[in-house]
Amino acid sequence: MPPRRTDWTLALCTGLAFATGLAGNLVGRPGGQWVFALHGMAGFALALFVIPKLRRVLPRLMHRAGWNRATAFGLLATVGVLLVVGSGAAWAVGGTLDAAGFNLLNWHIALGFTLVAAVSAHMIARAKPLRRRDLTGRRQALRWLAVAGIGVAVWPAGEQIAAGGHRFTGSRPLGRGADGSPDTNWPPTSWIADAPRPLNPATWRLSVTGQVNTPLTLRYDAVAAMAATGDATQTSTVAAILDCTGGFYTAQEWRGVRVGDLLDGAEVRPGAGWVRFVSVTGYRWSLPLAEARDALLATHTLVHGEAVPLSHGHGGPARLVAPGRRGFQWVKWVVAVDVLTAPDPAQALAIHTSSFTPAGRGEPTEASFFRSN
Ligand SMILES: Nc1nc2c(c(=O)[nH]1)N[C@H]1C(S)=C(S)[C@@H](COP(=O)(O)O)O[C@H]1N2
Ligand SMILES: [Mo]
Repeated sequence: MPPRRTDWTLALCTGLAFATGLAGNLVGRPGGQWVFALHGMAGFALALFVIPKLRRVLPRLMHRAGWNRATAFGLLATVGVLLVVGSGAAWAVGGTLDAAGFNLLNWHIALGFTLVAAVSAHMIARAKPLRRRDLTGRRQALRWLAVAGIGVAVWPAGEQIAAGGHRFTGSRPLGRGADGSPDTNWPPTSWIADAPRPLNPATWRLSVTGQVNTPLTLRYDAVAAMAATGDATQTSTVAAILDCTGGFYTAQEWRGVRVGDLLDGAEVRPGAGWVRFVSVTGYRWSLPLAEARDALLATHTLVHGEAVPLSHGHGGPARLVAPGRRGFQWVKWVVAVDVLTAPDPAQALAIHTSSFTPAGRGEPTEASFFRSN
């Protein structure tokens, strides 16, 4: 294989794996499964195409005289490929690791970012443009296709041998007792480190604002009463899977207010198209209006058919339950439902900064809805 073709194939695989890896964090519905399949194939192809690369550069690496500044990047990138592909494959087949508070998937992601940085640096230092003759040559092209084809063909087989129980997102089950019954004691998770003080249901208020004719400020009792009266057409109990990009999921029955019912009380204005859910920490996410209407502002989970209030760790008094969305979008400790004309452009930033605000750090604040003790 011509060196440049190998190298540009490696770059292509790395780019594809990176893009699908990032995109996978937004996939929560089975229809998006292909993103994960593509991610696995890109990783597999990366591992295969690294072989001709190593055959070419290993002899050079063995001789100190041949070393230069770029060699270090190349070496780092090669070790990186092995670690990233290895950790990804190990996670997919059920491997476990707990190192420095990171699980195997966390490490895979962290190493993936490092690899992309190393490959980028390596390419800036060394990349040579592809020429026509690197791409032509029928035998060569067929060989390239064969290797790529093996990656595509072997991936579904690999998926079959992957450990059972995990979702198509790669997440593994949590929150079931030994007998398989719901267990609400799964460990709470944060995107970064949101740790607000417990909210006091007696002083907590939910505001419904933005593009509405009648802004509302609701007390916990009013929200809970709306949840309890949800009729058959507006069911207030939803079975939904919270699937965290950190690699776990929990299937629970959630009870609360259908967001559509909340919004009807406030009368959404024409022209509104999005709804933003805002946490007491400033963490927030927005959903298209129709999807938001069908989402739930949950106050309880059901355990053996009985409603148990959401614990503080899981976002009590109220958190968003957005079926088909990934866990990071299920905003906890919701204090405002804000109707907008467009998605909140700063939400992706807000989920990274909320943990550094006084409320996110759990510092005492003037806000009235925190518990006094
Ligand atoms: N306010 C707020 N909401 C949040 C988060 C957060 O850090 N702050 N983390 C999100 C993430 S990443 C996940 S996976 C779920 C975790 O919910 P759980 O702790 O009930 O499992 O909450 C989401 N909601
Ligand atoms: Mo998460």
